[in-house]
Amino acid sequence: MQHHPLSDADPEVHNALKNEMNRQESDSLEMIASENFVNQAVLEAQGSVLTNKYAEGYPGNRYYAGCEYHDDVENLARERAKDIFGAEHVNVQPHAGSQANFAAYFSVLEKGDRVLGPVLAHGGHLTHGHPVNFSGHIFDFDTYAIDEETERFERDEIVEAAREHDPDLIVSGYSAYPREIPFDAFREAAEETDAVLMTDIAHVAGLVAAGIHENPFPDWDIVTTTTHKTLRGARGGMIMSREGLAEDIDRAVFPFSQGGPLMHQVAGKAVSLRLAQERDYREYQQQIVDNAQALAEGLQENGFRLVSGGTDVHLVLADMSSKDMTGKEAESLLEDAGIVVNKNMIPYDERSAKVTSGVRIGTPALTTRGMEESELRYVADLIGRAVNGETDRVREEVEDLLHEFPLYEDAENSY
Ligand code: DSN
Repeated sequence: MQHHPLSDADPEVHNALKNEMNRQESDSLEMIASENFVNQAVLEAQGSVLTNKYAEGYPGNRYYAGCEYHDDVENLARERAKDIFGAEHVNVQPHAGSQANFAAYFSVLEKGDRVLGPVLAHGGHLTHGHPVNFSGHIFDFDTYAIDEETERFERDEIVEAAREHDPDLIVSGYSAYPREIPFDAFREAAEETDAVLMTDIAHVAGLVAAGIHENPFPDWDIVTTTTHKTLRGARGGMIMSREGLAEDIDRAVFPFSQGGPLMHQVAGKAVSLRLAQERDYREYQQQIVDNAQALAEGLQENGFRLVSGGTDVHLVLADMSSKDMTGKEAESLLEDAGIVVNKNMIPYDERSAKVTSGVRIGTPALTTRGMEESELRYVADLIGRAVNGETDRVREEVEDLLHEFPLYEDAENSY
């Protein structure tokens, strides 16, 4: 087969990829808490010939011939994830976090079953029961809320909500919560109600992998995650469980909700998990948290109010009413100055999800670039100056900072 370099085969896509590489490398500070930068080895695996093949089924039990090497790759990914998280069973095929949660629910629930999940505006995810999502549509969800005073999920609220709603399954795990998931409270709630325990650790998976955030295993029945946030891997989803649920989980992924797995993505996950077994991975994850705490202190010194007063994890949630502006306004001012964050509702927000009172700011991607506490304190000052309207000068300083912390080797000629 004739080889066509992308620049010849499709100059328009090639150009867009070059532009995106340039944006990531040298245009802006990436502070969206759910984003990160993968190693070039992960990019290589994702761009491989595994994209050419169907591999429905699981290692040793496929519906197509010729899957020997796909089996090798999938087994490596599964075994590495088991080793890292202490899980008895792992399914690495979910295409994304939503698909992982879909299959996880259907491995143990039927339509109409009762589930207890967090209020979305209190840091939950659409797949944790929001009415616009399949989860809220198919299952009978009730919610537990953040304590208005402490702005944390507290034991009493969780256990009370479980007693009241008597759920078949309880979901924890959050997209915009700056504190540890209070696993003890969920353990207690599930014991009282005999509910299945599920947690979605997508945001804190890297911290869990490194032993910095409490690990839900061995107590949890089902743990879902994405592989591309703090974990710093190829984009995708993953379900971990105890052995007794292995067949139900696997069946709920294929054939119930997915067809052929994206094996090039599974290869990317395998490589990411291999890198998460390296000795320096724990240091990287600890640096993410140290950086988030330095950012939190710097923002507070700049007059920002932070939800719950700080952070234990990789993100902060800033209440922009402390700066007399909405989350939407702050997101736009920061983007103009080269700082990319997202507007986010804060607990008990009176504004809609399209406007919001908060911004969510994360440190995983800047930590991958090699930044440490002193840079994050400086970034907090830049954020303070940017929301005060000092756009042009801040943008110049952002570009200088990015130049000091290059991302990809030979970024000019790769993407
Ligand atoms: N979109 C992700 C986030 O930003 O947290 C959740 O799926």
